[in-house]
Amino acid sequence: MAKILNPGWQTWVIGWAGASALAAALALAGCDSAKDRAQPESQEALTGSEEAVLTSAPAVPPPVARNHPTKIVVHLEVKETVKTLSPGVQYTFWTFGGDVPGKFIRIRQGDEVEFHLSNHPDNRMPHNIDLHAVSGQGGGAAASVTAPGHSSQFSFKAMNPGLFVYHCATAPVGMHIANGMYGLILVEPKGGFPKVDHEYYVMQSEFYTAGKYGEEGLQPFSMEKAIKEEPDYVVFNGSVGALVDAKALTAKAGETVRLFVGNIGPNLISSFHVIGEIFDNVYGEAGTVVNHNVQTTVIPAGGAAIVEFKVDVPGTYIMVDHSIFRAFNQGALGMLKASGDENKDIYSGKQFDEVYRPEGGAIQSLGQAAAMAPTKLDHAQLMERGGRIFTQICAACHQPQGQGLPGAFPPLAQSDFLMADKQRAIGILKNGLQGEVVVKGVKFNGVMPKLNLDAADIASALTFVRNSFGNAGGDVTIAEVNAAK
Ligand code: HEC
Ligand SMILES: [Cu+2]
Repeated sequence: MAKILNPGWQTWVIGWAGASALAAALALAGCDSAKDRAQPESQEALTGSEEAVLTSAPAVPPPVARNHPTKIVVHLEVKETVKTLSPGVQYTFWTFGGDVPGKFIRIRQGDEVEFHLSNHPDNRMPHNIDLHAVSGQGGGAAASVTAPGHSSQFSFKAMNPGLFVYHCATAPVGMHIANGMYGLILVEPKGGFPKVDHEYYVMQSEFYTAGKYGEEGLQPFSMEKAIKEEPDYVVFNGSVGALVDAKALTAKAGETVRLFVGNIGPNLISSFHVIGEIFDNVYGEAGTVVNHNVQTTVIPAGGAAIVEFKVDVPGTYIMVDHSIFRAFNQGALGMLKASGDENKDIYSGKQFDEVYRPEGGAIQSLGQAAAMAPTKLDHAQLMERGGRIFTQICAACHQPQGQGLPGAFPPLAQSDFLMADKQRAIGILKNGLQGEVVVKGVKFNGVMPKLNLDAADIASALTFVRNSFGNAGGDVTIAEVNAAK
């Protein structure tokens, strides 16, 4: 399609070299563009300080107007919240800022970012953040581990320009990501990007649910399907239909569009394609080298791409993962609606709106009663169910081997406190626990939230931990849980 004039790297090269050194700039422009722009360090002086503007998808914060780096303050809050994954289907999302994907952060190369991560007091889990834009240990993960009701701070310098994924990296990492903990941070190069008419934020991800695609109700996360890499949903912007019909992206014929596209996976690679468009420019893998005239661009899990195109004629342009069953049967479908006058020279035919509607929405199982919680389980069943609950819920705080976290979460491994009083342990899981406890001679004074587990879950989790990690053993039955307060 028609070109967006002024490809980005030329602007950057000239901006960097300065107008008075045009000859030098031209000489540089003749070099390998990747080398010119891959200057990670910034020698510019830092001036001023400001609060970052954050936006929810598909909105993107305005371009950086500064021509110098600054100290930029980011406040991001983690919220665990129930929302719609697909019509009739709810899911407990863990979010950066209340929505999936998380807030879009836009800064400039050389900025010093003061990052504040808050974990809402109503949340159940500790969380943290790994930003791929960070040069340093874990991308900030270790420095930002934050318990519910707490707030952490760390700082980093944005060395490399590009569009970067961020995500939670708290164990079990896959589960925190699969539940919705990801977003994008754009580090604008010096000189910024060429101006376009519209910029949008699109992020692809998968969801793994206990029920199959379209099965109604509140769907729990399925660790089994996630490990097998068999998602029920593949979506743009956190839910089926997030960018469809009234929620479609918009433009007018003749306008230019830039999409900041991320893919978190957690497992799948995206073959991102806009039906009826050709990308004039693709910043492949959201790096420095610009490719042109691309039909479909590959976006790795944990990666991103920036695509630009001019919309030449009106129409409904369908965005898909061209692994096409994902688009028409699992949700990976969005729309860009372009209004304006037809140009019969460029495209003469009628439009295909109807044909491209998702087919999968109607597949729903009817009249299936919610699975009844079991009333009796034998030792093997308690252990199997308990192991699952431990990995999905308890391990996030008490750690995968039950070893605990000094100063925060007491150990369940060889825990004298756990083993001393079975009734008390049942009470902790039914009601939560706060106030000082002494476990293996060490004081803890935290809060274990009430976890909303049913009696079978509690019996199983306790049976599992009492028979694991060096504890002496002994089952807890569902009847004992029901009888306890
Ligand atoms: C959100 C974090 C969190 C989760 C999830 C969590 N706990 Fe706890 N747990 C705590 C904290 C904090 C304490 C200590 C509370 C205090 O200091 O009063 C605790 C204390 C305990 C204790 C008593 C102390 C000990 O070490 O023996 C037991 C038993 C226990 N938890 C079991 C579990 C089990 C089983 C699960 C999973 C079903 C679970 N917890 C999930 C945070 C958590
Ligand atoms: Cu998390």
